[in-house]
Amino acid sequence: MNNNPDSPTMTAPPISEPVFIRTLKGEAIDPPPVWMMRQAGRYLPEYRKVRKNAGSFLDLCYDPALACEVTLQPIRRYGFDAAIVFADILLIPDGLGQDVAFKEGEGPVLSPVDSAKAFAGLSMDRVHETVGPVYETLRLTRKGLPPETALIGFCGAPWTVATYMVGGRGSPDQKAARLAAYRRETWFGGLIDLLVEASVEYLVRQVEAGAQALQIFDTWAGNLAPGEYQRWCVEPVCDMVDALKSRVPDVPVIGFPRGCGAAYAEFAGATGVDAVSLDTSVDMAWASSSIPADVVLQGNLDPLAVVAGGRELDHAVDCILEAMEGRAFVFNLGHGLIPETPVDNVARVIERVRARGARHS
Ligand code: 1CP
Repeated sequence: MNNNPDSPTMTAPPISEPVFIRTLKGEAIDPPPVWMMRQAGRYLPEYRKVRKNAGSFLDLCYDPALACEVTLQPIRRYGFDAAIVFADILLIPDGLGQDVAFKEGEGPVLSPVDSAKAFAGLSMDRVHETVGPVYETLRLTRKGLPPETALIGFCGAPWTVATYMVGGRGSPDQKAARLAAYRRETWFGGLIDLLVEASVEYLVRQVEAGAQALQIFDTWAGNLAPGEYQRWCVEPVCDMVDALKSRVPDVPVIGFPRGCGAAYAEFAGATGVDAVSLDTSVDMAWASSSIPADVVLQGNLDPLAVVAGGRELDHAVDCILEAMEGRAFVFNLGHGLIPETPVDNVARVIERVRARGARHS
């Protein structure tokens, strides 16, 4: 045995962090790390195979072995720099005791929480028991991932989750939740507070189970008037980030206030997130000059460009890379991959991102 403290055998080997995590901590790396929202899903034949035999969508989310398998599928096929745990933003409403079902061809259907009485029926008592399989999925997935591939945990932002809880389903205008919000219904404020509390605990437990970065999806941030956006998107996410930074300070947090336009410039400063994920409508040259340089950016290829493929796809990838040169940046989409995406086009994007970076190094 070698007892000399100066000898190399006693020195811990340098633990190299995944490029995705280094980027989220502010390093500009060329080529940038790449992953894609909804990278596990129906466009993959191997996903469709698992999905067919899994029962309901919730059954799949709550089966750690199967959820781990579908989380790993896009990593095996493409070698993305990060995996995102296979789950859904509507598991928290399920955990709070709301009836949640995913109907084939219809999307999520929930028993609406649209009154003080319905709100009183929700309870924090069983949330973590119900969503417990997600923590197990994270543990299994971390074991199955190569060390250079980061593992992302996530949840929906309180506003976006509330739009489904109040409306009972997805909608283009989130009318039911927006009205309850404008009317300053006491139960609506209570619902947002409850979601902040449940989501923070959910994310902390995801970190304890192996998540190395967290993303908060605020898919419906863009339909709110400025004052409402401030009250129902910025404030709750700020409360969540405050709590996360005190409980899991080393874990980077990505915010995705989809569709918030010019408000992207202030979002990180206002909420404390480390990175912002930009939707497809954002001009990355604008983002580069308008969002402070210490904010890490992620985005924002149009998922439909990936469906179309060809030269226009290459061009769209190049424009984003050019605008992001010199910045800490994660290559991603502006929203999730859609089921009709050709699998080869996803590979083409990754190759182009990596080839271009290599030319620059
Ligand atoms: O049977 C199926 O395959 C159902 C399709 C599906 C999938 C693959 C749903 C139903 N959810 C998911 C997984 C999912 N959902 C992930 C997995 C990880 C990955 O990205 O690979 C994530 C991150 C989500 C998050 C999610 N769910 C969001 C936020 C991001 C976004 O896409 O805007 C939202 C809004 C949902 C709700 C939801 N779940 C499923 C559907 C069809 C919807 C949208 C309903 C609507 O249109 O309003």
